[in-house]
Amino acid sequence: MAQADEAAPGPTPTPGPTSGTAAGERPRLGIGMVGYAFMGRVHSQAWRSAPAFFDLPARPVMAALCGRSAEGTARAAEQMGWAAVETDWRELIAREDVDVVDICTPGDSHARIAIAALEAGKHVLCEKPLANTVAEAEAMADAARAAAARGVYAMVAFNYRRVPAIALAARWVAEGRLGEIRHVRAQYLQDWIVDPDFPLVWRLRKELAGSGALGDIGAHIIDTAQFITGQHLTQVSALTETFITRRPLAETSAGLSAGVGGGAETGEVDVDDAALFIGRFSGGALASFEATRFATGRKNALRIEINGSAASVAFDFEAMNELWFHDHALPAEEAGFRRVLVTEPGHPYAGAWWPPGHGLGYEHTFTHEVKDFVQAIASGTAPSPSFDDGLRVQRVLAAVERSAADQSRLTAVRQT
Ligand code: SOE
Repeated sequence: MAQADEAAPGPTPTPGPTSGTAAGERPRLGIGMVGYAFMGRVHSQAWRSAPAFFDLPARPVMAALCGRSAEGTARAAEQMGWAAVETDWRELIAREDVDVVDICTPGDSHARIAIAALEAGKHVLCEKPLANTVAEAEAMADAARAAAARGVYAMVAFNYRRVPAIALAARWVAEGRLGEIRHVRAQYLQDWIVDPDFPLVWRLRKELAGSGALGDIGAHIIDTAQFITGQHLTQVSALTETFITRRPLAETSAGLSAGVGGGAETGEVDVDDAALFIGRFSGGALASFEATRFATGRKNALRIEINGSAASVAFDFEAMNELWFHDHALPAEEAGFRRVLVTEPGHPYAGAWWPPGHGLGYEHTFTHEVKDFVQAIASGTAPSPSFDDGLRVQRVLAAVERSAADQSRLTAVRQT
């Protein structure tokens, strides 16, 4: 970790040669980020806000932003508060003022950037899913384990673990308040591509995204369910579907999507639009999962319900400050799901923000994520979720795809 060498937070001057940390001054932690679309924007918000709301042991400095277009990256850096610009991620990794590489690019580049950064001694925060294939995820996890032995750490950005209500549910399960876990019922419902004229963006192309709804939002509910229950999936059986198989080519900075469709005006959608699967957890619980981008009317509805022998919890991200709790020990006449408003100082993360009842949003989960990452780096402890956690999710994704590809298991309904 580079030593403190700049003035207090604000427009960060171009870092000079590092100097020793004055007594009591927090050491500097130079951040370099690759990618500046949706995830880059919300990660930038997290790096800006974390030091303002949490007493961090190191001071994140937004040193450089990397993107393919020099003009677009410079504009984004100016708007988001990054001090410098790179157009080659290798140059970003090589910068002396960068201690952490934050990867906010499509999944096809995660492995090469993360492994190079870790081997260069840079800590890595990588967006989910960890990779586009199990082989890539295994190589990343291997590199992370080797780097950890050198005090260089990696985290995968499953941000929903940092929703206060989800962290509270995990706390209650760990305390035994739900008893034996019998059911996990998880959905992630969106509807942003229901319109057949929505273009063939990178998330709809296997070569860039690895899979469709399954890897993009299915990965979240798999990780969230494994996080809350403390168990992992051991068996799955799946269906996937692509409802719209061709879409207009997407405009890109270099004109229509390069290399897609061979000059035609439409391109093939070669990923799933929806994935449904059932599964069994290592502790015996039965589970159902649904990840779809065609749940017309649902915008970002990550929902999970856990039924235990003693109690249940239920959560919907579209009401993210609420956790519903049913205590089965209560007399039936007064039992039922009651709403817990997860905004009290004693709730995970909530005390750093506003008085009870004022609530948090999507971006706060990323602030919590970078806060935990900075604390892990400063204390020399492995961040969570680790790349091994990301690999575990990747193996579930691959099992779901294998199951969905094997149509022989499906049993036809005989109506005659
Ligand atoms: C999908 O559109 C998406 O942006 C995911 O990629 C994110 O991980 C999720 O948090 C919101 O939806």
